[in-house]
Amino acid sequence: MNLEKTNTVGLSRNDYIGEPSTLCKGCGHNSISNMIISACFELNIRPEKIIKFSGIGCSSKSPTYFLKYSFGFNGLHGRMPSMATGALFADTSLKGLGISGDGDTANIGLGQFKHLVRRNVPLVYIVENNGVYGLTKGQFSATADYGLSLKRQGQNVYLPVDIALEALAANATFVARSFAGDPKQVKEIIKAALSHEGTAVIDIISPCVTFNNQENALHSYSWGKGHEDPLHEVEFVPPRDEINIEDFSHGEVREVALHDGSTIVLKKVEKDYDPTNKKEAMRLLTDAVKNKWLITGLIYVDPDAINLLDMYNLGKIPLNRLSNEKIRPPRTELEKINQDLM
Ligand SMILES: Cc1ncc(C[n+]2csc(CCOP(=O)(O)OP(=O)(O)O)c2C)c(N)n1
Ligand code: SF4
Ligand SMILES: [Mg+2]
Repeated sequence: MNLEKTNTVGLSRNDYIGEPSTLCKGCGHNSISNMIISACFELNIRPEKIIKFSGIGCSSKSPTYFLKYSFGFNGLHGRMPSMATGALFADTSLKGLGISGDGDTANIGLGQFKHLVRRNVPLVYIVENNGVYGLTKGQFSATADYGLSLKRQGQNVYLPVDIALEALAANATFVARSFAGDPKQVKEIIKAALSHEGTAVIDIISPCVTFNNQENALHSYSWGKGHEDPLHEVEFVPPRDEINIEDFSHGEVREVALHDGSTIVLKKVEKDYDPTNKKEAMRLLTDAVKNKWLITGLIYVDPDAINLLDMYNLGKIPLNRLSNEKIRPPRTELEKINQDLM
């Protein structure tokens, strides 16, 4: 008899795992994969309803290690956004989940990233941010801290790119930051992101234990553990569950309702922070850069923004399920269009 706990779609957590990880033991990326597995299991998502995307890097290898029954495509370095945009346009019935690295997003892929965000493509976009190119042996990436010294690289002389700030500047509709050493928060933020209908950017500090985990590095476990400053305690409540307000002391709770009827519940920690106020979000991130604060939590959300697919009248049947006759205009129609263009 199978005694494993099952969710409402009859699956066990084991049905959400992937192949055994080949990443280094202790790599932050492994911990994020585990939280993706838990989030999808707890949200009762059928794996075949998810499509996974990634670029190139240790981080981009990780979709192999979760959701083995989901569709997946490992693309080119920094090119995940255009691949995801095309696929999600063609099949609007799938939920997009993208994994990228700081090099993949903030170096080679920065232009693609900004355009994906500005179009509000319905994709959960996780950046597993370790400040280095892990896969190619630890060169500084664009998010490496200024002045950081690494044995084989020397000193980083450039100011870092802040992924959350770049996302906000590109008009992102969901921006969060978390830390792989805080799995509960990572999981709740991923759940909220999966219910957001536009691009949900999650910048997760994910230490590379092999090349960038020394105490003074802003992407290390010890720095994160000693300096994490959560904005709030995040809890995600799916549409069918009631919010149990007794768990939160009254007057210190902020709720954000999403399109699908779910709710993000934010419990005040110290600050009274409003994640729907963009100006405040910009100021917070700018102060965090200046003061080297590892601010985590939901930084900004616009639950009402329309996404890329809403902007086009795509119809109920996904484009990739339409028959040839339906998807190709007849010759007479094409000739008419050509005539109009002359
Ligand atoms: C076009 C192209 N340029 C360079 C490379 C070499 N390359 C592979 S992974 C990588 C960086 C990966 O860093 P990051 O995205 O931060 O992922 P991590 O390995 O740190 O998780 C680079 C430069 C490549 N594969 N393709
Ligand atoms: S090299 Fe770094 S990023 Fe790559 S698997 Fe190892 S610890 Fe993770
Ligand atoms: Mg990296």
